[in-house]
Formats: sequence, structure tokens, C-alpha cells
Amino acid sequence: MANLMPAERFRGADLSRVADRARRTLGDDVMILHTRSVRDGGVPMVEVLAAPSHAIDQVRARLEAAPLPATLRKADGRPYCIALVGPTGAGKTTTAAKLAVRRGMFGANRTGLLTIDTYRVGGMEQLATYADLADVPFEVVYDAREVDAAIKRLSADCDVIIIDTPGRSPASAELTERWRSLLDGLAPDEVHLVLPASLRADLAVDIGRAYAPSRMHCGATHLLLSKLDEVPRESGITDLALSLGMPTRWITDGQDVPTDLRPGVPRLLRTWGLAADAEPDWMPA
Ligand SMILES: Nc1nc2c(ncn2[C@@H]2O[C@H](COP(=O)(O)OP(=O)(O)OP(=O)(O)O)[C@@H](O)[C@H]2O)c(=O)[nH]1
Ligand SMILES: [Mg+2]
Repeated sequence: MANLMPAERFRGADLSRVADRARRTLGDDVMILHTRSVRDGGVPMVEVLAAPSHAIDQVRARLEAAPLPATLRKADGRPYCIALVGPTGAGKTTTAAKLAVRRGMFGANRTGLLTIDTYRVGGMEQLATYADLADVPFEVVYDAREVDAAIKRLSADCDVIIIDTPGRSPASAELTERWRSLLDGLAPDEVHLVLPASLRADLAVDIGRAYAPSRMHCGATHLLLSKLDEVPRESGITDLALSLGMPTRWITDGQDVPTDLRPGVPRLLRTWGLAADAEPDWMPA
């Protein structure tokens, strides 16, 4: 995959001289992205990853999602709806639970959960349990005729609703049609495409196209990379996010509900550059 980062690596005996060299090479607005100690031919050295800050700003602007309004309930009284879509096993249900049960996740806005995944055995029970433990209102919608009533019930107590959807299986076009029309009925304000960060970039781009607004009515508006913890050194994830061309609000980095969910862009920028040419310091178990 092409490296989309305008960052460069500098090595030397001490930090201030290396930083000076980075400044002379990249200009006065240079920013240090990462420093670490390395050994070069057995000699201890400091390594700095740096990039001009205007280049970082450009990348940030491409990745960053518009901030959510402080008051999520809309003028017509309807809660703000955030749907999670994506391939089977990507982490949609786990992420929906994290978003819905984390205290203060949406400031003072109260959260509700809704699922249209009535196909996956156990998926619904899993969400219902989390909702119950956190005392978060929860609705299951089986049929398009139930959408309005479910939203109305949630509206009483919720300002934002997290919507879980089934994995999209190419083998079951009819099921896909059914849940897509349910999602259309829910008219989500945001649709986050959940993709495992370890996915091959070419496959991710293909999936991104399949979920694009040009291909389906409620197409993906955001990217939500999951399972960052499964990517050695998180290498390449920023390039992956850039190649999908959608803003990122959150990422996930573990199975724990609700803790393993983080703001996306700070993490993508921090990870930026810890890429393939770095020495391996992590091995899969
Ligand atoms: N390591 C890791 N595992 C995760 C993460 N998020 C979810 N998982 C695990 O991935 C598996 C699938 O997660 P689900 O949330 O059920 O995925 P899904 O997209 O809802 O799957 P379907 O409903 O079958 O399409 C579970 O074992 C989760 O615990 C993550 O950030 N890191
Ligand atoms: Mg699921």
C-alpha cells in the first residue's frame, strides 16, 4: 500500500541535534510525531519521526469528523440516530454496546439502543443484557411497520440512538435487502462503516465502495476502524483510513465494553508512521 504520510524519520546520538536536523530538512513548522530509542549497529540512538505541521493539518482535516452538536435531539423532537454497518464479525454489536453504555459518551445527551439484527443467534440477547445492566432503553425492530413506534418509545427518554445492523453477507441478498430497507426507514443521521483495522487495504476499499451512499440509500458517512489491538504496532491504519476517504470519529481497540473505544483522529495521528520499516517490537501470540 502506498504510504500516504508526509513524515520522515531521523536518527542521531541525541534528541536536540536530531530535532534540529528534522527542522532544517522539513522547515520551521516541523512537528515531532514520535520519538524512541533504537540501536543502530549496536550503538544506542534516538529516532524521531517528524512531519511539517501544515501536512499534519491536511491529514487531520481529511480524517476528522465534524463535531457532534452539543444538543443531539433535533428540532422536530427526534433523537439523533447513529447506525453501525459493516461485514460480519467486524465488531458492530460490541461497538454499539460500548457507545450506548459508556457514561457521558454523548455529554448530557441520553442514549438508547436499537437493533435490526434479528438474524444472528445471540446478538440481540447480548445487546439486551448490556442495555439492561446500564439501564439504557433498548428496542428490537423486525419489520418496517414497527420503526415509527420504536423511535417514538425511545424518544421519550433518549436524545441519541445507536442502531446495530446485521453483517452483510453476499450470500443472502434477500436478507440484505430487508435490513437495508429497515435502515432506510430509520433514516440515520450518521452511518459508520465498521471495519477491522487488520483488513487488507484493497478489500477495505472494495467494501467501502459497496457501502458508499452512491450504492445504497443510507450509505456510510463515517469510517470506524475496529480491533486496532490486533494490528502489530497499529502499522498502516492511518493510511487505511485515508484510503477509505471517510471521516473517523471513533476507533476500537479491544473486546471490553465499554472501555475499549477511543476518539479516532488523535489515535490515528499518534500511530501515524509507526509503519512497516520499524523494527518489530510486537509478535502475534
Ligand atoms: N480484539 C478485538 N476484538 C473485538 C473488538 N471489537 C469487537 N471484537 C470481537 O469481535 C467479535 C465479533 O464482534 P461483534 O460485535 O459480534 O461483531 P458484529 O459486527 O456485530 O458481528 P455480526 O453481527 O455477526 O455481523 C467478538 O468476539 C468481539 O468481542 C476490538 O476492538 N478488538
Ligand atoms: Mg452483530
